[in-house]
Amino acid sequence: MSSINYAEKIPNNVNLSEDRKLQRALESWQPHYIDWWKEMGPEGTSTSEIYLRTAISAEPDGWAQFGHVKMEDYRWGIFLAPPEQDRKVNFGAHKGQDAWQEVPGEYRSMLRRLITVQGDTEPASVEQQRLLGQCCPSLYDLRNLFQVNVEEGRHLWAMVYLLHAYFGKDGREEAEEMLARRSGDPDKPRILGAFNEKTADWLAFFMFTFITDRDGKYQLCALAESGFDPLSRSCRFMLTEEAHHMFVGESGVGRIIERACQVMKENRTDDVRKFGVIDLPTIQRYLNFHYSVTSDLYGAEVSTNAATSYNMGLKGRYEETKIGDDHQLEQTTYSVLHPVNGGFQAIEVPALNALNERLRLDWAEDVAKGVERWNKIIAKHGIDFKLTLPHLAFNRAIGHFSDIAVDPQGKVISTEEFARRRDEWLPSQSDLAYVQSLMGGAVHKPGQFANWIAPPPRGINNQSVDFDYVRFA
Ligand code: BYC
Repeated sequence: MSSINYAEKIPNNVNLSEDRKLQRALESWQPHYIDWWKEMGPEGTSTSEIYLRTAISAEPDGWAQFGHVKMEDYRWGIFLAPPEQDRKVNFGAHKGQDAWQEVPGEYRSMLRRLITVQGDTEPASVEQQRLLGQCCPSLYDLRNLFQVNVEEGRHLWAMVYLLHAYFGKDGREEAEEMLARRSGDPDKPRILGAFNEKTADWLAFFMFTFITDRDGKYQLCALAESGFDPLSRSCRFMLTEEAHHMFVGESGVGRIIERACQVMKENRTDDVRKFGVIDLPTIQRYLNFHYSVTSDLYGAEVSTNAATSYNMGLKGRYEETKIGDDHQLEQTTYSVLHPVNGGFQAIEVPALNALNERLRLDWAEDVAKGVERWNKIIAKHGIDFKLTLPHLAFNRAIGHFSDIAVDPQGKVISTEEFARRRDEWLPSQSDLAYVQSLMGGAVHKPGQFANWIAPPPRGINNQSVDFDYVRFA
């Protein structure tokens, strides 16, 4: 069944009403979620009506409906992609067996951990972005921010459903913890590093949705391969929502670049800050920051955790079933870059242990394509500047590069030199203060845009750019 039942308190396509115990448990979590949303969700939105899309079916085509909705009336629910007939475990030690509809007992704690880590990122990103509405560059952008936020909220629902439905008391406790941790809180931080960083301005938001949501895409793709079928189906539906988030990020940064280039050309100068737009070197430093911090989200380059979850059939590779190998990897090696004697050396390691690195490289290749599309915008203006991705070892806090200092080109340097030159490569206090200074009042007039960002070429869902995407009470 893939049509979604909106008549119930919790919209769902999992026949929730047939499992009264689970329904009651989730209905008692629901008010806690709403309290969390009111406290930590987007600031000042309770009375506005926002042009949001809502899922009406979990079928791949035509699942969404658009309309103005009050944020608190948004119907978060539980939506799984339709089941695949005769689905098998497609990799690892259980390859070829029927996919699991229940949690295999011995894999319970590993699976719970993967679901908890994934789930924790979702409310974290909403918390990170909660104040951005106060300085939105347009109604179009405000609407996109809120769309991203409600969908991250729904992704939390997706993981909480799995915890409640399949992990008993432990799962219910994990679900409560999801609402108790807070991004950036020193006492109860979110689990992964990047989700405790601030998203203080819109350039950071767009970089985050372009780069970090793309980690979301790759991690969800790996979990969508899972032999635990409910996880696979949850992630497959989440992925249909994720694409819009990355569009928001890529086009957002692209429009900031476009505006910078226009001002550079009009005024024949690189020094565009005096015209109130964001200069390309600052954009490069933001890119370096978000890329390196997000690289950390893949974990250690050589990881037995990753090998174990693959062997167990719980987390696969990106597009696992399209890869032409034995899907067990017992005899295979993979080349992983290591820091060796002040430089780098590619060393063959068992492929099973290199799965984090492999996924990171899949993601990195995808990020690089987006950066090339940004460079085309710059080139179109005839400006001699290229954005580049830093070396993978640059500014790392997790994995085997975390002990060395490396410049963006990949030269190993002393920690003193890194500290001295840090502000050439990463956003400095003055960069952050400058970008913050542009985030003045919110732009609320339909069709108007802040000076530092170009309008988009078209609106959302065939609406015009000057459509009233958000209506204030
Ligand atoms: N920060 O063996 P390792 C998204 C820990 S984004 C802090 O390498 P493993 C989204 C690690 O937990 C996608 N700690 O670990 C985007 C381990 O701890 P224990 C989120 C870290 O398991 C935008 C230890 O270090 N989903 O959806 O191979 C908006 C050893 O590490 C970090 C997932 O990540 C870190 N960065 O890999 C909204 C998928 N990295 O066990 C949403 C689920 C590692 O020794 N998670 N550690 O105490 C996983 O697959 C894995 O847990 C990880 C880590 C890839 C994260």
